[in-house]
Amino acid sequence: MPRWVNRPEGSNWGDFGEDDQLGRMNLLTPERRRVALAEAREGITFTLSLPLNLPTIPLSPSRQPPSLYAAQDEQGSVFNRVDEGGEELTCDDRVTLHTQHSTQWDSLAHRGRAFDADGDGVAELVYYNGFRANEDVAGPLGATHETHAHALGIETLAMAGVQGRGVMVNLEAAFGNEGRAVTRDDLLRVMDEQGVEVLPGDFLVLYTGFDKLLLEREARGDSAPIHTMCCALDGKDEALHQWIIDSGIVAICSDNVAIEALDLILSPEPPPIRLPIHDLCLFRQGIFLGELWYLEQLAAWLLERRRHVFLLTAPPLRLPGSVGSPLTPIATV
Ligand code: UVW
Repeated sequence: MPRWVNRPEGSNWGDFGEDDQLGRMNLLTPERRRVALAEAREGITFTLSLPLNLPTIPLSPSRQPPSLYAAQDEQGSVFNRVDEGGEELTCDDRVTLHTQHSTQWDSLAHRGRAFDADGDGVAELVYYNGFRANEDVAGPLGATHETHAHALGIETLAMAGVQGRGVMVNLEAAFGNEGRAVTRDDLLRVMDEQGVEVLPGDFLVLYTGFDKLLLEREARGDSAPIHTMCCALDGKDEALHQWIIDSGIVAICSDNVAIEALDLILSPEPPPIRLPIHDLCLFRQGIFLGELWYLEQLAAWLLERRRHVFLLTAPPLRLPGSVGSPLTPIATV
């Protein structure tokens, strides 16, 4: 039995194969990587991750900073442990890590929805390419709430060679910290002004200035809500959806919290699809989303030189079954 006979409107399910789990990342070909390598002209690198314990004041109650503990064995904690000879020291640790707390990739198993994929007139809970909730993406199970994405887990991305052309659009330079929902027309105007060209196989990197606000908030130690500050894509703009589909980009990455504006999810009467860019990218098109990246220094360097393209190397953890992953992306210019 095929997993689906109906595919959602505006989706590319099946275009990369009936069992595909990589979506648009398939457009990141060896040829596109070779073109990207030519952008590493100076050999200067930028680390595009926040410290993973930030934000210390979580942006979402279900996403907490990591906690570190000593690893244990039958003799107790393996931490600052003096070995038998009295000379050697050993530390092993373990970590409780919320994979989507800080700088992260969303896997294609991060957002799905109810859709009648098998054509029986009843909607199933499915993810990209019709993979089923509770079967292909299993859990939570038992008292420990165990989970495992047997399909679409983040390890599929880890094995995809996540290295290509990063293309930055500096929305902060155009709009400042205004909490603006950026339409296709806004985006194309800024790209035109900044001389940005996006090609199939590119990682679209949107700089909004959110990282700076987050770090300032941390320095002040306050819990002021900042979710709706700075630019974010306007999920209500159908023209923007079509541009994303036509562009051939493999991922959208940003320093902001969710790539898209949160007006629908925060509205008193939210519509059924409350995160339309997530729905388009993760569920329908298989476009990966990278959130809460640290882009400030790279953005300033590129802006000063009127450059916008760089070599991006951004593999997630090869953590089988996980639906998201922290990462330490590197830009080389
Ligand atoms: C939001 O927090 C709304 O987005 P994500 O779940 O992708 O982090």
